[in-house]
Amino acid sequence: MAATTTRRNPVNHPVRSLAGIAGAGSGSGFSAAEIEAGRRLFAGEWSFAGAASSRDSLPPGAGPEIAFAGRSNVGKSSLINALTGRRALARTSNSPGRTQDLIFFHGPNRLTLVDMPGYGYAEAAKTKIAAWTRLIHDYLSGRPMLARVYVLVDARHGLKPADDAILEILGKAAVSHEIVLTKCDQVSDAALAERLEAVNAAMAKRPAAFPDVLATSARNGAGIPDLRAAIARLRAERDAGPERAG
Ligand SMILES: Nc1nc2c(ncn2[C@@H]2O[C@H](COP(=O)(O)OP(=O)(O)OP(=O)(O)O)[C@@H](O)[C@H]2O)c(=O)[nH]1
Ligand SMILES: [Mg+2]
Repeated sequence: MAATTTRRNPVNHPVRSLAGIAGAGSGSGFSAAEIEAGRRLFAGEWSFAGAASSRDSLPPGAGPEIAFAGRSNVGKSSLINALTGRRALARTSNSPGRTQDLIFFHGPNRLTLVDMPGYGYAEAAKTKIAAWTRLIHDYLSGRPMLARVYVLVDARHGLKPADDAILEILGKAAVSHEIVLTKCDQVSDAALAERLEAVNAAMAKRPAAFPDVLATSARNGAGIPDLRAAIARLRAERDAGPERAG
């Protein structure tokens, strides 16, 4: 409970009001200026910049990267489309296992978004699972321009054992990471509050993780302006600090 009362973010707000405040910035943990900075950061041109299926085929870094990880079908590709305001920049699918490589998208201001293959897809062939696991591990533990990884969690299901492995990798590699709940349009406000509390409690045991949780819906746009603002804030902090990569 303590974790929920000390949060600085929008998650105490019901999802409907999150959608309602889109762009307003009030009560979301981000100022109106930060929401606007996020909008501007994402408003430019976005384009497909390459795919990598192994460490050797990773493209050279063009600037800070923000990666989206999570179980298969959690909504990674859909969230990238929502953030960039494009319907089909990243390919989405009803069936799990759609994204099989690391997919890189270049946007304005040298910002790169990375769509990751999903994990925890029980029906995938063992050899494929091994290859994805290696790719995810190699990428997350050896990419200096990786500014943050958003670990997506379905708001209907919460954290699952399959998420542990990636949280371990991120903790060990000391990569900045944060949980984002997806598909919040599918749960009641009460269920969302319950899910947030459970995620917060679980993440409190992982001090390497950023202590906020963002609630989003790619379908109705809830939380999208906030996630853009969070990325813009991160971008600004990184620009202000010593140049590490890119
Ligand atoms: N209701 C609802 N459905 C969503 C949302 N985001 C994604 N979906 C649906 O969830 C399914 C999976 O979405 P994807 O974006 O392809 O998921 P992914 O995580 O990229 O999946 P993989 O590439 O297979 O790992 C699609 O049918 C989407 O339409 C959301 O916010 N709300
Ligand atoms: Mg995908």
